[in-house]
Amino acid sequence: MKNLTFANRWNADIVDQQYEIWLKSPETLDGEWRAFFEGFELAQGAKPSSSLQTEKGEASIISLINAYRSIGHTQADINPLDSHVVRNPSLGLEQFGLKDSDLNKKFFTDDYLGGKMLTVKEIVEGLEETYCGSIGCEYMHIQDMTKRHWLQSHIEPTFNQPRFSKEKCIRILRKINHAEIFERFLHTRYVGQKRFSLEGAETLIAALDAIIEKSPAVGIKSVIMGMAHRGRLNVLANTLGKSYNFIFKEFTENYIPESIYGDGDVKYHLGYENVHKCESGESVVITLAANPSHLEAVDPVVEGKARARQRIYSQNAAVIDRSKVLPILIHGDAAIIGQGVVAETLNLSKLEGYSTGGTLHFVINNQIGFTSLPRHARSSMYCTDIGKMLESPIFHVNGDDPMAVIMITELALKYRQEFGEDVFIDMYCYRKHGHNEADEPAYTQPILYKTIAEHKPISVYFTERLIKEGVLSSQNAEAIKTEFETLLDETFKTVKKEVEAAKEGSYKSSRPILAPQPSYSFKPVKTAVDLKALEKVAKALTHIPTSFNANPKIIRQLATKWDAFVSGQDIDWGLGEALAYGTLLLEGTPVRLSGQDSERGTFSHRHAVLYDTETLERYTPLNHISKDQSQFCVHNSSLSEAAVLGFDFGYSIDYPQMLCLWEAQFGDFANGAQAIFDQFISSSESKWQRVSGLVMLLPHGYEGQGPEHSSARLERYLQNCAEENIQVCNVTTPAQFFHLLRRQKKQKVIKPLVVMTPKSLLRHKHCVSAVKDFTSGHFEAILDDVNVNKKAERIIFCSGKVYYDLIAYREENKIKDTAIIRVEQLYPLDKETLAALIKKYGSAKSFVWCQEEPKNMGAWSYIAPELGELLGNQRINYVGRKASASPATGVLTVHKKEQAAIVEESFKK
Ligand SMILES: Cc1ncc(C[n+]2csc(CCOP(=O)(O)OP(=O)(O)O)c2C)c(N)n1
Repeated sequence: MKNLTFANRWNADIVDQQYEIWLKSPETLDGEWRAFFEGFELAQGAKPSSSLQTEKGEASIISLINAYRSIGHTQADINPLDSHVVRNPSLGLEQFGLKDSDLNKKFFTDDYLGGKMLTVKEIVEGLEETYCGSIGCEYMHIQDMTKRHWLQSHIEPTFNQPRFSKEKCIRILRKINHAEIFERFLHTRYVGQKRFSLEGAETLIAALDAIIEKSPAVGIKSVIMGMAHRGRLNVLANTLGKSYNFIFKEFTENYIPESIYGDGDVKYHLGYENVHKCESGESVVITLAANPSHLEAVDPVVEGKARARQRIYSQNAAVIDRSKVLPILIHGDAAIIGQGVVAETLNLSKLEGYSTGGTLHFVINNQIGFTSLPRHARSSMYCTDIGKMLESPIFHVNGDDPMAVIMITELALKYRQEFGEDVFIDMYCYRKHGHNEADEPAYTQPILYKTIAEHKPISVYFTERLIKEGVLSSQNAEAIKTEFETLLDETFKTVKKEVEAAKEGSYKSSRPILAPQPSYSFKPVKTAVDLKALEKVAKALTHIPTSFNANPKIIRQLATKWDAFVSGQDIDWGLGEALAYGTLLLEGTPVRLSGQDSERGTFSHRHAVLYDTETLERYTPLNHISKDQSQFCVHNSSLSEAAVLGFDFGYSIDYPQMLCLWEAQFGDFANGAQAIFDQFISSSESKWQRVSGLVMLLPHGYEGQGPEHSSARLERYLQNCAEENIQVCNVTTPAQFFHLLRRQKKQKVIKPLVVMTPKSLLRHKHCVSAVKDFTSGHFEAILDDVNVNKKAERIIFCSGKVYYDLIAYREENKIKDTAIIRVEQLYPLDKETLAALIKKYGSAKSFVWCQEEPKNMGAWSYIAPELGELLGNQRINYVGRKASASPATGVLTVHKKEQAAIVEESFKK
């Protein structure tokens, strides 16, 4: 084996070891290894050993079996629109040194079917049935042999063929009928209305039913789903149990929801939750997350929600049982392979802070995306090839064969529960209508749509099959349909009556109106803590067990922090932040902080997790404050913005008791997650009445680090502000940050909080607070100037770090007539306090807004009209960088000059 010629020799040692064993006792090795060495010896022209001679035929058989396992799917009958399967020449007998004349020869099958003596014909027929029927299996890319063998042991002995009871077959038929009749009903009663019909993929409803019905038996208590537009109404009605009455009403002209506040959303974006009573009598909570149009953006949100629920179901146990909550993501074939957030989300699946114990992915592969065919939508063979990055099993299945779909879906569920990993079902189907019902598909796919028009509905094929197999009579089949049609008809009539009555004002909904949140209030929230509690936290943060070998530099830093605490002065940003988390933990509020390098902190200011220099053991001081404290969960995230922010948003929605924070490495990078902010964080309350208290920490500040490390694009967040949807802050002291973070859990309203966080201020000698600032006071939305009397001639309004440059200049130049007012919370804006301050400095004649950002960025566009209104006929002057295409200069000298000019000019306008 020394002349091994593999280009990649990483496994040479293992191969050598196995080879030695093979030479001595080949029967102890499994079939794949044996086949490999036999093939190798043959290729090397080595004289076959005697055992090899007798096993040469067997080696061919093993290669043949493995070929079917690997590429059998390429000739599986998975496309309902094209049953003509092209034979894959790589599966021809001759490829394995076999001939037709060998068909009746018997061989040992090794690990196939538990090792039997079968003829070549029997083997090939069995393999064809198993790997080339309605289900194409891909699992040979899985490196872990336990998983491969597990899959083989489930797929091969059953020949991948379902065997269901009569009752189960009828239940499947019923579900398919419901799906189909529901769509047809809407099609004829609400002509031309968009609904993104499921027709062509109705088997989805039967598959979801099978998962939910099986859930209690495999320990699942809650199923949380995410899906796009396609078939969503059908899933809402026939899976979630949203009433047909309500859905029909949503279709009626002049429909105005009675039960929501905010702007609402189109019906095929709405979420729903219900308790499903299974035939077994057990219950499962099923949830469909609300989602925006942005395809796949909901994926990480669903994962975050699932993880939050897993924590709840495990009642905060140290080890969380993820098997109890199952995330299901339903994808379109164009979207799953096209949208980058899918890869980002998959990449979270095995990470400590983000895993949900496996997701069941179900692709409605209708072989088209709007007007685009697969060849325009992907470079990969299958749309599910992305799943191979996780070594997930992938099952391609013919949607016209509901029994196959249900069987493989149930196997997928079993796999998820067994291994806690993702699994993919790629259901090949078709789209009966255009992209939506008003869309003409024949413009671009005339031939395809002719084929589809001639194709019989799934229910017809399936009914025919069940009748043929004697499962039911045609009368039974008809009765199943009629019973559902009657139900829909009657519901439709009731809805009509109710809508008429509503028009005349005589109908009153019996459903309660959801209470909106209380109005936003600037009333101080009690966030100060008593000294004892503060000291307890400070001590835990700065006193590491002597047995732990912390980095010497960190030990020195901790000592300095403790000294500062004892002196009552100079609490820096990092300590202020940790004190906020620590005191919340002591009070019973768990904290989750997630982001790139958040454990240490991008700027080395946090050190939330310490590493033993000898053992690499981890130590998280915030989890060592008290025995009965809540848990601090800090996680370094993958290098993703969209998926991680989406995940943490989802988490925050489903676990509101926790303080959830997401941190960007630099604020700029959050724009990679723009859709998550726009479509979820800033608008979910208005669209879907889903509230989140997520905190976004965005490092921001002009310090000469160039266009991408200066601005967190404050303007973007401010532009999204309306109707008290979010809070945007740019605070200047550690104590203010402390009170702000604590306020997030103490105030009555639940609103996302966007904070511009500092970089250089982390180590600025004036950016410190006294201990008394933590034990008294509260968060101040506006900070007045305590160093200037009310006779000031000029007021400079500013927000954030520039304040420190302004006070330094004022001191250096001994300026006495200028007050500097800090707007610590930009939105909602505390206009009352601002008005009071403007009144206080009644003699001021000049008013300046000073910002570091260019004029077209930062807070200027947002704040100018607000200040203008408060100042009445007095003018607010802008001082800051000129409007620019790029957020910041890349040249340090230019930055310094600009910064100095801004500060100087602020005192001159
Ligand atoms: C991020 C994003 N880009 C574009 C669109 C517009 N769009 C809506 S549906 C669709 C096609 C989706 O195709 P596929 O994923 O195959 O699902 P199907 O509609 O066929 O079920 C497109 C491009 C969108 N909604 N979201």
